[in-house]
Amino acid sequence: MAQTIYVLNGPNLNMLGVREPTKYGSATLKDVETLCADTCKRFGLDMVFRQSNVEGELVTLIQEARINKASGIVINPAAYTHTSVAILDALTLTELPVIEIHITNVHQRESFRHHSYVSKVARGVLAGFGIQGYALAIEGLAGMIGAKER
Ligand code: CA2
Repeated sequence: MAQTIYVLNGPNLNMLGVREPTKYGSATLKDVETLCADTCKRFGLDMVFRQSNVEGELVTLIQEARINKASGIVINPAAYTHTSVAILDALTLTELPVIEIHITNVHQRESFRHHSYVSKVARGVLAGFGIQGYALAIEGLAGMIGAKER
């Protein structure tokens, strides 16, 4: 049976391609989903792709990943990266491999974006590769869970 990974997106990422294209690029979240689906297919992985603007909904999705026996999580927690102990706790409780991804290089931005709660639990962190970072994150996770490229 194919392994499943969750790709989770935090607040405002539904605005990708709609606002601030100079910072976040012109691709939409739908384009990101297609990129992730194509990358998962290369590794024979099934994917659940979700976005929420609500912290508690993200916590529930993280718990769902564990309940549904997912093999790992790729997450762009967006602004909750820098604020959410609840998301850190939920990710820790899953005991699943987690890859944190940011479209922009958060370390070149305001100092409040330099700290990440999620990095405390993430096995890998990607920042500044644009939306291509999602594909790189899935490739990295695939390696960690033993999924081979077809
Ligand atoms: O670089 C990233 O991927 C971020 O996670 C994006 C978050 C930001 O709070 C993090 O510090 C870094 C913001 C997501 C908002 O996305 C937008 C997309 C298009 C237009 C406006 C916002």
